[in-house]
Amino acid sequence: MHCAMRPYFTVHMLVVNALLMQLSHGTPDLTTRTNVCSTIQGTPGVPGNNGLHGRDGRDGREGPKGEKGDTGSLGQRGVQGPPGKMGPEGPQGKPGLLGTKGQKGEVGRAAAPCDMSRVEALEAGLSTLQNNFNKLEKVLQLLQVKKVGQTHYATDGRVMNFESACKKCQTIGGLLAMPKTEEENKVIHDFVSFYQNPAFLGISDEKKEGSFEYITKGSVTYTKWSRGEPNDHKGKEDCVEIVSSGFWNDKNCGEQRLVVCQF
Ligand code: MMA
Ligand code: CA
Ligand code: CA
Repeated sequence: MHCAMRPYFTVHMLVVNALLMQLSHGTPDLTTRTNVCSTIQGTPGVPGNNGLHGRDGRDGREGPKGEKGDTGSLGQRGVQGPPGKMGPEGPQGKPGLLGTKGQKGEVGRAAAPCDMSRVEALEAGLSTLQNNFNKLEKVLQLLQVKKVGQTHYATDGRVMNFESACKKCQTIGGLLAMPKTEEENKVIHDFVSFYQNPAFLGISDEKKEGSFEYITKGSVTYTKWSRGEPNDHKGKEDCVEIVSSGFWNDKNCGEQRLVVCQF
């Protein structure tokens, strides 16, 4: 504790008072002292009172450095850092969806003159072919070939059993005649009349008795049965013939009948 704040004059006055008190208790003055050299010695004076308490000492020197303190508490979270560097390129993606249809293109240029000559030549060839075909169809009429719609019916007047007649027509690229309209039935009837022989049709119930189907599969859609037919006479009639009346009768498949094919 420093004492510099204590007023200095107060200490000074205390010293002066102490000196004055010594004087009042019989201390020899200057006049008396000059008489020391005299041979007569006086008696010793009474001891003085103790002095006042001394002034406070000076402040001590700075002490040694203290021990290291404890670790402080965790600080507040810092602000977000800047974005990182761009990563490496990823793998190729899947193909995109089909785009919308584009606009119609411009009209193309006209074909070169040489191309036109080729087309004209082809057209001329086609015209000649058509004329020859028309003539042939007329000749075929004389050879017992008749046409109904887009179907041609033909016969050479020969007769065969059902299986042979069926194979014969297939071999030449056709089928045993299967009339499905009155008109078609009539042209076959005409052949029957001309050759005076009934003809086999491409129809039978061999697969299931009583159920007549085309040789090309499927139940018949048109029929022209004679009265009382089909009767499966003696249980041995699974094929169909067209007779002189133009009507149909179920007949034994082993019989010999006119072969009429359709193309
Ligand atoms: C009769 C009749 C037909 C049968 C033939 C067999 C003449 O007609 O019964 O249904 O197919 O005989 O020859
Ligand atoms: Ca039958
Ligand atoms: Ca019959």
